[in-house]
Amino acid sequence: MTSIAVCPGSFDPVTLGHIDIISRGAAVFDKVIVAVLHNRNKQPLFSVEERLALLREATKHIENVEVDAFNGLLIDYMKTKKAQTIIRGLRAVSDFEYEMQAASINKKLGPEIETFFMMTNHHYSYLSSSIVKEVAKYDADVSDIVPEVVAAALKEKFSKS
Ligand code: COD
Repeated sequence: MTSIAVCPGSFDPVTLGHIDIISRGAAVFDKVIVAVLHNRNKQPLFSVEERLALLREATKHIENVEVDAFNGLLIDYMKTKKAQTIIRGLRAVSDFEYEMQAASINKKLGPEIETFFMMTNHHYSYLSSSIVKEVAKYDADVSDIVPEVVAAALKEKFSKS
């Protein structure tokens, strides 16, 4: 059986913390689908199309990674993709409570689907998309915490605002 995992998230924008989780996941599963939530309630910095393009560029070196967008419940999306595992990254204790709730509701909605947690690489334990946006807004150098293509996109986005 082909093992298919989904790494879901907002990825607004993708950081090197995400890339680390995606590439380590790709070494464990036959295929990893990076799935961007199309969340109409949130006001993202990058549109879904922009986030998909940045993720595709930043993961093009990983052969068994696909990038896609989804709407609605993650478990329903998992079923349409015939995926068995959700990949999530854990940074700090503060992530744990939300992740435990999410894993529990996902287990209730799709008992056959497992959540697979990976500890952050200690280089990126402080890193989140929000922190990246906060510092990039003030023109700080983010080239060692996001993929090159994202650093350029952030520069362009904030130079217009
Ligand atoms: N190191 C390691 N992992 C990291 C790092 C880092 N520095 N930064 C982020 N990550 C991990 C996160 O822990 C997460 O696992 C993943 O990367 C994506 O992160 P984000 O922040 O882009 O994504 P989230 O947490 O906003 O994604 C939330 C979902 C979209 C997965 C969730 O809201 C969802 O499934 N929504 C669909 C509706 C649904 O089914 N709800 C029920 C379940 S909650």
